[in-house]
Amino acid sequence: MSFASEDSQKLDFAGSPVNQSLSADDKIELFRQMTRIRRFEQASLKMYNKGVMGGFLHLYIGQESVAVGTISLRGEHDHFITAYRDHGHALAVGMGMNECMAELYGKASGCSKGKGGSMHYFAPDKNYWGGHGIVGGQTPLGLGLGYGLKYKELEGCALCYLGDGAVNQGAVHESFNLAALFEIPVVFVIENNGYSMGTSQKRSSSFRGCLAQRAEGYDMEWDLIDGSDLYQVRAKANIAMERARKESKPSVIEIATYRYYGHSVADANAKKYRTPDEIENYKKNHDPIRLWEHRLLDEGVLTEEKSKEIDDAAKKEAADSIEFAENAPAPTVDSIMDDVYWESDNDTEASKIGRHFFND
Ligand SMILES: Cc1ncc(C[n+]2csc(CCOP(=O)(O)OP(=O)(O)O)c2C)c(N)n1
Ligand SMILES: [Mg+2]
Repeated sequence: MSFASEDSQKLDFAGSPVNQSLSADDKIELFRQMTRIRRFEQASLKMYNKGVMGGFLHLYIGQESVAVGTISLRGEHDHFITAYRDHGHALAVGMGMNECMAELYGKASGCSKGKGGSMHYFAPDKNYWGGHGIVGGQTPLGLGLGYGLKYKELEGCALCYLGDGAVNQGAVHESFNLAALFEIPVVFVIENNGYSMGTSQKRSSSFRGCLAQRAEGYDMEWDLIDGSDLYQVRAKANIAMERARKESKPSVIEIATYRYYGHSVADANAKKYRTPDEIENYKKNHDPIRLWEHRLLDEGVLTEEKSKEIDDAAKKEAADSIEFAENAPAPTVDSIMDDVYWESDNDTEASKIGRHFFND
């Protein structure tokens, strides 16, 4: 796995228009968001290890710049959908730590009423469509979000995130094909953290230059981005998002990133398929939060004091969310059949006849 093309590494993307328009406060806000995601997940890891949560916990730690950088570019009609590693995107779209932590605890105050858990955070009011456990399963849905925009003639784009392990799924290729064929305003964001579970990219995918280059076969634009550089993420993602909004053309962007922890917290082989040196190298030389912090310190936008203040506030917010989740009510047994089908909850004609689709 490479963190960027040689050319990209030499370029400074701070000067791109979308970055020049950032105020000092905007830049600090990006730092705050990444810090909040990390502190939230560290707190959730601590509690998971105490055995208070069920299900899986896939941590996004190390990848924060991808969600924060891309979502910071959002417009009114943009939509977001991802796989099961979904906490970072959730906080970046504006979901609260309380509803997210309560969901991990399986509590009724959770964002999915405690029935989804870590892999199924949703916030339709924030155009955030989850949280999906089937690898690549979100890609046809992301395509559909883009199709909806085009159908309704809204100027927006659908950001559909997927892992490097998802790119070999048939549904992904069907989605790529239709996106290009129908000119759908969707951006497929491959979050390439180098591994699918314990399998490295080299052992799972055949490709020439990079995974995103496969877009060429579908006559789609593509780009490769260094995920440790927030300016670069924003500058390059913005081009793809504008292409979707203004020209109704899809793109595939691949963002090189890394996850510090195992595939999930329950990954028994977490320490077997990567060397400690590899992980240390990422933490030391590519950590997106530390690099952004140093950049802002160099620019004179941030001070050490302010940085600590933001970090302390994020830690407190995460600790408070644990307290909230512990005191939140559990779902009631009689709510078990709710939220399965919208039609049933709303007692529609379709639910009475038991046929939810294809009624004509
Ligand atoms: C269709 C399908 N096959 C297999 C799995 C089991 N599985 C869960 S995550 C995963 C690895 C996916 O890796 P990647 O797409 O790179 O995402 P990452 O975990 O790195 O974010 C696999 C094989 C699944 N959930 N769905
Ligand atoms: Mg991966």
